[in-house]
Amino acid sequence: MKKPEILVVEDSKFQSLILKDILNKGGYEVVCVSSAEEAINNNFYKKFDLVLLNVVLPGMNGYEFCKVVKNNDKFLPVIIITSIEDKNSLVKALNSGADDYIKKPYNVDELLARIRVQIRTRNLQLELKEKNKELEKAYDKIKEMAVTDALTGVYNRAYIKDYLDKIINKYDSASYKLSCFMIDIDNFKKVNDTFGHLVGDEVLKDVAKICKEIIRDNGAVIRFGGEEFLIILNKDIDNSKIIAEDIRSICSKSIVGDCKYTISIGVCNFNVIKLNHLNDFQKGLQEADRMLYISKNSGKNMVTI
Ligand code: GH3
Ligand code: MG
Ligand code: MG
Ligand code: MG
Repeated sequence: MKKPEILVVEDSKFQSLILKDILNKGGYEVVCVSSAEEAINNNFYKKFDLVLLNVVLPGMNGYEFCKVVKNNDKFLPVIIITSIEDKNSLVKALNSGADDYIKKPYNVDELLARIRVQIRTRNLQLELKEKNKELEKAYDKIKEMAVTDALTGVYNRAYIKDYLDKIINKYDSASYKLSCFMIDIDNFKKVNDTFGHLVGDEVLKDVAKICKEIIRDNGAVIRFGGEEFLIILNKDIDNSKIIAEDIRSICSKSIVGDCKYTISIGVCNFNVIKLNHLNDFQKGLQEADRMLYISKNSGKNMVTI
């Protein structure tokens, strides 16, 4: 295992050499600098596992430097080591964020024992930090899974509210134009019956893929139900009919295995008002559903707006 590295900030060359020798023998790598400024330069101190710090230094003193360290890396342990007799020195050191305080002349075994405690704590903190990162990643993954349809990879219904809140909060205006498409695969039962469920699943994926390719970041593609998809468009509302027509046309030309299929679409363009946007959206959705019903009853494979 890599030896822990200690930065000694001490202006006396003689004291530095003694400390370096003790710490090397204690199993640590050591670098000595003679001022706080030198330690701060290029964030040099950040490379270390512990800072051993004298109070009286040329330029910035030990308390001030300690504050700088703790403001930038609260997990980096700082031990102040000093011969100052001032009774307040310990309090000042701890108030500056120091993790420990050692008075000179120090006992070598005690110095090493105190350093070991700090390194131990630091390693624990770093371990926890790492675990926390893993947890955050897992949390993000779970959050994503909760709004994703496992088969097609597009969003599921749970995402609708998130998405509407997101787009409505993105802009300052009190109302916003939206467009939604209700898409239903035509005669999908027959697709399953003729080609089998696995091909049926591939058709669902195909529709999802085509929708996503056409929509990109202009809206959200949602698997609304078994073989129904919902698209919420957040811009180019004037083009909504053309976009829906594109999707319908591409699907009608697509072949999955030996299976050709078609889709019907109902489109609704509508206005949502901030804070009432969920209600407004429900109405838009109902209207799109009504348009889909008309497409279905007018021979399928068509867009109604
Ligand atoms: P219409 O043109 O009127 O929409 O007729 P349809 O046959 O598409 O509609 P219907 O509602 O009668 O059938 C939908 C079918 O979708 C029934 C169901 O088995 C199938 N389905 C739903 N979810 C899935 C799925 O995840 N995979 C597969 N393969 N089929 C599914
Ligand atoms: Mg259906
Ligand atoms: Mg149906
Ligand atoms: Mg159908």
